[in-house]
Amino acid sequence: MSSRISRSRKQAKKALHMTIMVVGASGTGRTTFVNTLVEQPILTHRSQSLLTDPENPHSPLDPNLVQQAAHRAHEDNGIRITPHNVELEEDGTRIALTIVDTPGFGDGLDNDHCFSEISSYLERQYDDILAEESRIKRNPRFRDNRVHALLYFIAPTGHSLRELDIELMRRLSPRVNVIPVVGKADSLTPTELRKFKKRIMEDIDYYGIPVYNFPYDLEEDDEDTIADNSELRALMPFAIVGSEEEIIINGEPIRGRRYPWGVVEVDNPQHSDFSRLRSALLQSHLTDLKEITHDFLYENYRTEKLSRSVTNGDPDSSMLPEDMANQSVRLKEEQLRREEEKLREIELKVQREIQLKRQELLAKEDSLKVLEARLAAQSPNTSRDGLM
Ligand SMILES: Nc1nc2c(ncn2[C@@H]2O[C@H](COP(=O)(O)OP(=O)(O)O)[C@@H](O)[C@H]2O)c(=O)[nH]1
Ligand SMILES: [Mg+2]
Repeated sequence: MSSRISRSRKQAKKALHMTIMVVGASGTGRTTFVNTLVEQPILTHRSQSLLTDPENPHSPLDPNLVQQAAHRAHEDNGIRITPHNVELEEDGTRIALTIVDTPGFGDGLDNDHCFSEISSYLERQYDDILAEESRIKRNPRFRDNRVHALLYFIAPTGHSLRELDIELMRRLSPRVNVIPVVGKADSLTPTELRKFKKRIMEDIDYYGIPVYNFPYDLEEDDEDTIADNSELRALMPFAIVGSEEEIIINGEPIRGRRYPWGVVEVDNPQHSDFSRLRSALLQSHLTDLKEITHDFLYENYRTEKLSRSVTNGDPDSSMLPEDMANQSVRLKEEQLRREEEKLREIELKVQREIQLKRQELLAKEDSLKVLEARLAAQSPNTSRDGLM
């Protein structure tokens, strides 16, 4: 399985850079997906920090650490944005991949804060380029850290999008190529999954959220491109099944998840969209994602930012009569906005209460893991599935 991973740096050809951010509430399968994507454990699981030996995923959980984590669970509402670098080889091409993980998103009480943190992170990378472009002498060591795709993990609820999902995608899609995915898609039956996917795309359409939809031009693009892109578009949101475990089937190692009724195979397109998404991200659509980031998303940001600084810098801003009229309209709008905000606060309060309940559930889940690990530790013959 390590054939794609390049360990030698002998090749003189320059690597292609690509940056992918993963966002989604805890437990939607982000860490597992990333480790499945790059075929090595570059991200650690939340519960791994609770092990007696964090380096050894098979060591038992430390009951004291688990108890402390359970107590802290509802206080911890910050988001931590952390890039991880890894080098891959795809069809002979070296790819220097950066994965930006965002643990803590949607766990806490204040999601607005999370949106702004992510959006500032994205904009900071644009600001760095903007500054670099306007330097007289270029910095040869400058690194372009712009995010080319944001995979947004939707929880496999089978209902429809939550307000949190809609808000996040709506607010971030002007800054980054948002690709919606359903995490842990094997939690739903194929029929439930099909309906869920359909409802999600209807919501995205309804709210006019400009997610990355594998764009094509019927007049400009060739037949193959049109066919490939419309096929990928029809799969959206991609159904993800991730697994860091290999299962031997007929003597062949297969990445999959084992169930009493059979095995869900990660790389089987009949079972999940994982391999289609992987090849789109790292092969067929890598260049398109980068071009849209540069030519469209960054360009828009640049124009907005530069025109903002021109307007703000204008010292002569005497008011014309039309502007006075406009101002009174604006004041009314402002008042309306404040009323809307009050309503939103009430809504947020309700959401907070729901989040608290969720945190309690997560804490209970952690305690269950302790029990599971203890049981596993007591019986040396059991499989390792229980502890990820
Ligand atoms: N059924 C199922 N479970 C998964 C899948 N991916 C991860 N999990 C499990 O879900 C839990 C949370 O996964 P993790 O990757 O840590 O999620 P994160 O909190 O979003 O990083 C773990 O117990 C994983 O084993 C999947 O594709 N299907
Ligand atoms: Mg994680």
